[in-house]
Amino acid sequence: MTRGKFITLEGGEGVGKSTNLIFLREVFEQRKIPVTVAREPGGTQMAEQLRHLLLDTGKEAIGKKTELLLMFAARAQHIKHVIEPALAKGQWVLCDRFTDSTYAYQGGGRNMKTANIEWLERFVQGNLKPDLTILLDAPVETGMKRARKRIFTDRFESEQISFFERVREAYLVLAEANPDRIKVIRADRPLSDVQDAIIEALIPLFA
Ligand code: Z5A
Repeated sequence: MTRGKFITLEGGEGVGKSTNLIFLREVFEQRKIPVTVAREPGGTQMAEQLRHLLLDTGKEAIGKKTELLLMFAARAQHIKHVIEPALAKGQWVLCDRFTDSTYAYQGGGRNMKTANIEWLERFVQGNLKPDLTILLDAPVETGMKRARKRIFTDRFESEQISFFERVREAYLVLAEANPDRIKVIRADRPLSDVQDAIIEALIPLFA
């Protein structure tokens, strides 16, 4: 059985990850590629509970270390119960956010040490890395304007604009360091143009 491909969608809030995840699922279904769609944090019953804790604007402030560890705890569950079994069965896995989000938000946004994230990544993931990461990039203000249409605001969305500027910058640094895996696609243009660029980025995987 050929192992499936692991594709992740990354970017700041409102850049269009969820929208393009639905688009990609349709592309794979048309090509008769079996696909599992997932999101982080989340993806299993326990990981979704952790997501709720992480995004909830509850009374008890969540420390940076707690946040980082809960992200990886949710990821460990997700990998064990969903991602690895699907890839082993030959399914392609499409995931809305993965460890690049941790580098961007906890590393860039919260200024946590990269070395600690790298250690946790190795501990939790072993050799597992996405085959392709699509990084949707847009000015922070563009993403925020789009996301503002929503009624609810989660804990991350109540951060200052400077936090999201650091997140964006951290993503771009990651992309520069991993040019073979991470494809940066400008997301501040019409959706059809974004989707054409996504398809182009996928072509090497279809070959
Ligand atoms: N987080 C973390 O800190 N560390 C980690 O390791 C992980 C996550 C894994 C969960 O986010 C939070 O967890 C996240 C980081 C943190 N917090 N933040 N911010 P999430 O993924 O659930 O939430 P999100 O990033 O805020 O998602 P989002 O705001 O829903 O964004 P999106 O999925 O990228 O956008 P969308 O829903 O597809 O599109 C937003 C709107 O724009 C919608 O009305 C679309 O129709 C519209 N749209 C999309 N594309 C276009 C174009 N091209 N033109 C015009 N309009 C468009």
